[in-house]
Amino acid sequence: MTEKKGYAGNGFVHVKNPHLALMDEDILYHLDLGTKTHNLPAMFGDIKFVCVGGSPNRMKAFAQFMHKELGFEGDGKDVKDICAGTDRYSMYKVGPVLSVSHGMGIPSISIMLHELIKLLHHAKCQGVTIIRIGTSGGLGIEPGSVVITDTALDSFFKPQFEQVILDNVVVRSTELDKDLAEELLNCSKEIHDFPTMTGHTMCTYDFYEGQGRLDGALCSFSSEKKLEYLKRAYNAGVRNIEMESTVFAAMCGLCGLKAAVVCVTLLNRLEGDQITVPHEVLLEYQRRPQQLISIFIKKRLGLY
Ligand code: R2B
Ligand code: URA
Repeated sequence: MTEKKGYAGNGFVHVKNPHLALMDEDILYHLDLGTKTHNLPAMFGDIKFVCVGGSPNRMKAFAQFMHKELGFEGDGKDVKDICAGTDRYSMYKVGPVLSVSHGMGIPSISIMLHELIKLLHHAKCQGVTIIRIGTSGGLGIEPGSVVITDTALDSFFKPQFEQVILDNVVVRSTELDKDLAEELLNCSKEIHDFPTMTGHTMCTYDFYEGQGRLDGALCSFSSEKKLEYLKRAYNAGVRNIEMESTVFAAMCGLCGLKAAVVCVTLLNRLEGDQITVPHEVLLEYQRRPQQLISIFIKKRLGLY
């Protein structure tokens, strides 16, 4: 069974759960927020851009960067973690921009997205664009390149996400917003310091065996088998590998959110498995998707 995508005719965020309307209160447990304890429309109603990424520190740095880029007063160093009451996820708000961490892997981002999407719905946000800014392993491209995902694929190179619901498997589309990806690619033309391209992104359930690494605690395949798989992925159009894009695309699509995935590549997986770039270089790589998104947001706000 394949589910239909949500449509956002009125720009509101759709929740597709009839039970929610019957609930007196909704506690967003992992975000430490709730409909009775917080005035969500007042706190979040003006949000237009949501950026999510794995690491809490990186998402704080992104919020501080956006504070500066949007020309807000002060240095932004004291930006407050809205989810400080929980250590599961971090969340920062800078004007119309919300920056949220999601941890590593499909289960972690999925929990965060359920609660974030409900948060945007309860807050009556309209016309929200959501972008995952992350890290990834590159396939046949120069480390440090930025990949804008055109299609998120599973480990079998299929553009789908399989959600187990009770004891059924529900297949969801992982289509992303094509116009948004093109708009982001256009913004990348303003940046000359690193290559940016569109390509397919493969999403796996694991960093080691699931991504064909030879350096995990477990490995039962040869170097030849690994390369044969990765080259097949390359020939199917895969340019980078990460661990969240399929469920992100599926959930955002169903709830009517325009979504994009922009990841920097930390290494070329056809050349190795270990991430050997020095710490400072890694930090600089991780700022690349942020730079691109900042141009995109400023252009949308008429500030660029
Ligand atoms: C990219 O980097 C993380 C693994 O190191 C994972 O969250 C991902 O998708
Ligand atoms: N994140 C991944 O999921 N894989 C990599 O190789 C690097 C970062």
